[in-house]
Amino acid sequence: MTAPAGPLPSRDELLSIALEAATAAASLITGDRPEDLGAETKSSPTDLVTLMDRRSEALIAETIRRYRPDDRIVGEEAAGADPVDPVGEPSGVTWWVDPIDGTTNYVYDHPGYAVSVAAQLDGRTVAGVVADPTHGRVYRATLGGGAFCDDEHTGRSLRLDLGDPPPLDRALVATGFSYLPDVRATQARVVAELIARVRDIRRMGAAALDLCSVASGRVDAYYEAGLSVWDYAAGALVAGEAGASVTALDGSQVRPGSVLCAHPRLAERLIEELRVIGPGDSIGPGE
Ligand code: 2AM
Ligand code: CA
Repeated sequence: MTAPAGPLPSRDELLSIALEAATAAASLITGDRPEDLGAETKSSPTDLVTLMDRRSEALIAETIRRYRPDDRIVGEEAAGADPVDPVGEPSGVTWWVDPIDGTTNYVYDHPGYAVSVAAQLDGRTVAGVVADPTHGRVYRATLGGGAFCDDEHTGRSLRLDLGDPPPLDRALVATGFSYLPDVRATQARVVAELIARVRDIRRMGAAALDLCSVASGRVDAYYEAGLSVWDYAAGALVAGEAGASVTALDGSQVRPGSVLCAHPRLAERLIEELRVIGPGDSIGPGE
């Protein structure tokens, strides 16, 4: 890639921008939630976007630009139609923004949506924030600097660290389903097999929070096909810094369309089980 225009920012610097942007957006989507969300559909009749997704994304981009005008910003809502390209010389930093992760929950006013902001340097996520306004929690991590959860109710900040994992048949496993009906049907067949081999299944509806749930021990494992980088970049860093393995469904390097996250020993067992059940990595639309 082209050499960056100036000195690269520190991971803590990027984290502090991500924190400001994500927490401001989380306050906006809860505090300014209008009566009429102006919900429209995207890739399928069940894939929703609201005017608050757009306002949240605009606020995040504005906050990032205030500090880092030359960075590339890729947001879920702008990416479909008009990716925001780097302004001037590439700075070496790319921001991945999910302005509301779990939009369906948000539309139903169902707990379990988040704002996700991640900064990457040369394709590696180095700072990430997932703000969960319903529960008053903010998850944050820097590469090599650990993962933390700030709880606004207790005022405490907890370092996240995975304990020993349960065996697969005692594991609480989260997953999610695509917006595309045919893909969903296949994913449901896989879950129907898996549910008899684990403690139970959870389908909470926001990938970023599912990853942070693994990091916090609220579930033992999570897998999903069909995700984009903005869905998982920040949550994957939080989970990874808490000691989880984050890979594709077949154990190869994590990529858009294929994410599996758990303590490394449990991840190995889950990958094997999904391979046996099949169709394994092909249960999502891919990239
Ligand atoms: P969203 O709420 O931002 O749309 C639900 O299973 C989780 O997966 C949510 O985080 C949802 O993100 C994401 N998701 C589901 N299908 C997706 C798709 N086709 N593209 C991108 N994200 C998807
Ligand atoms: Ca999303």
